[in-house]
Amino acid sequence: MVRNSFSTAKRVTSCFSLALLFGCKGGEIEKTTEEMVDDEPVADKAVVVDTWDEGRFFDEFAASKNYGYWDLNKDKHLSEVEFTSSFNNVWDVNGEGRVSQSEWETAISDFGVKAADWTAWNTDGDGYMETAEFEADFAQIGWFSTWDQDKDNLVTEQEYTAGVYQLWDTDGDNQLDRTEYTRYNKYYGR
Ligand SMILES: [Ca+2]
Ligand SMILES: [Ca+2]
Ligand SMILES: [Ca+2]
Ligand SMILES: [Ca+2]
Repeated sequence: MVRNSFSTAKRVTSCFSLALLFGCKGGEIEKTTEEMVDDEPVADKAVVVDTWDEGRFFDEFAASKNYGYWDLNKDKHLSEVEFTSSFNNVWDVNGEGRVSQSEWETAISDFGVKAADWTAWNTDGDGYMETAEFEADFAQIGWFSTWDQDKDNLVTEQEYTAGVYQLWDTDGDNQLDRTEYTRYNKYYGR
């Protein structure tokens, strides 16, 4: 698979960039004793280290080259088919070429999808979401139309990252804290 050929390089890139700030183990930060006992509102340095703004999220995402991989016709835009395929790809966390029930349920939760029903999507009743099943139901979520900010029926990389960012900024403060952005590594840092 093409993705597999990129995976090592992508992981190295991701780990390298993240390691500069967090190390490469789920964004954990080892606090110094001084930081742990300091109850005062923490200085700007901690804010910078602990959060991702939308610009930083875009930079990390762009460095992953995921978007270029999904953009099959290389026009630097995702059509709805390419967009849907990207989620089919991303939610297949173990890269086996299909989304298992476990992967699907976790992704639905991680991306905050409301009222999605495995039984309704998985029409053949097996333990996997095949591509045809995914394509038949994914549009119901409505992300393609809402993320397409300029309504040209295409989703740019900027529109894509803004869409994910809005989903994950669950407290709406325009910053992703560690809890919110650790999902990034799982889905886009591969
Ligand atoms: Ca395209
Ligand atoms: Ca899988
Ligand atoms: Ca199925
Ligand atoms: Ca657009």
